[in-house]
Amino acid sequence: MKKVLITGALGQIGSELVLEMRKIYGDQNIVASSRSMEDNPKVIESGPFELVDVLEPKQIADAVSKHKVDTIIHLAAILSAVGEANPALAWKINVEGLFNALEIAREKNVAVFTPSSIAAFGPSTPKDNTPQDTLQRPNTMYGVTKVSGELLCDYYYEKFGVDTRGVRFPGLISYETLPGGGTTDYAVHIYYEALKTGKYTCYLKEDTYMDMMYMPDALQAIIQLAEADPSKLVHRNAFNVTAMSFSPKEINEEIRKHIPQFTIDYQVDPIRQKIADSWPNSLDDQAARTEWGWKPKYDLAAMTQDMLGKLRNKLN
Ligand code: AKB
Repeated sequence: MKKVLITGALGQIGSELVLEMRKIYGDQNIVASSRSMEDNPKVIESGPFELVDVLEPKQIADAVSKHKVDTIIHLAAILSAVGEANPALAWKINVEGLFNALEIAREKNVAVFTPSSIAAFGPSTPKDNTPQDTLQRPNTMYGVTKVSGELLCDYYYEKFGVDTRGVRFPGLISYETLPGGGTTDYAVHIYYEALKTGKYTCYLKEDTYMDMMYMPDALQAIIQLAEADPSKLVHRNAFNVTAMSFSPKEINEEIRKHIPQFTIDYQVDPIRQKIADSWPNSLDDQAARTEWGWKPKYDLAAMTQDMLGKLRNKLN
């Protein structure tokens, strides 16, 4: 990767990935882009920034040509809970947006990295230690778009030789930018509320297990896979990756080790509970470990310690 265009660069992943990649590859080599200009001077002012709506292929093409981009990291997407509330929008942004990025990549001979999700699995998928290659019949629109995206990326690689790569991310936990309407968001909000109010009302049942990952590991996964030796990649577009699996009860217990007076109660949202129940409890990410050396650094204890420290500084 020499010149990279990142779509959705002001979102939860993008706002941190841009800064991390600018440190590694140089400020001028990482072009951040977003549909609208939001208040994020760290990203907008530290290197090139373009207004790119992924539903407008010409805007993607112009940014790629102008900056002589060789890799698109396509992050612009709608998350699961928003996708269930507005399925048509989720299909448009997640599938048409990716299709546009792939078409430009084909025409201009650039590589594409895009994340899939644990949402690409469904109720009939084996729940524990979910294999890399298994049944994928998701029953959410977000999941449908993620399976479609995995297949589209495979197709562009096999049919046109576009260098497509991707991972299935679990819930991502970070302190810079809030996630925008997913089912795993509770695991971010709980840290904010623990510090701000000392209590949190969780929208999932206390024993709901899902895979999760701290943002530094997620950034590492993207960069490591994008740089991996292509001759070693068998799966390319949809590597299971995980760092931990926990329930609301367990994250609560971990936070209480640092903030003993913290309390949690539960007010279950049936829509998000149904989504969470349709996803795996824990993934098998052996293929990523073997094919490109995936190895996360943070478990629940290490993440909680770091997250509370960083958030404390941010909120003060
Ligand atoms: C969501 O909850 O929608 C996302 C995801 C797991 O893809 N965080």
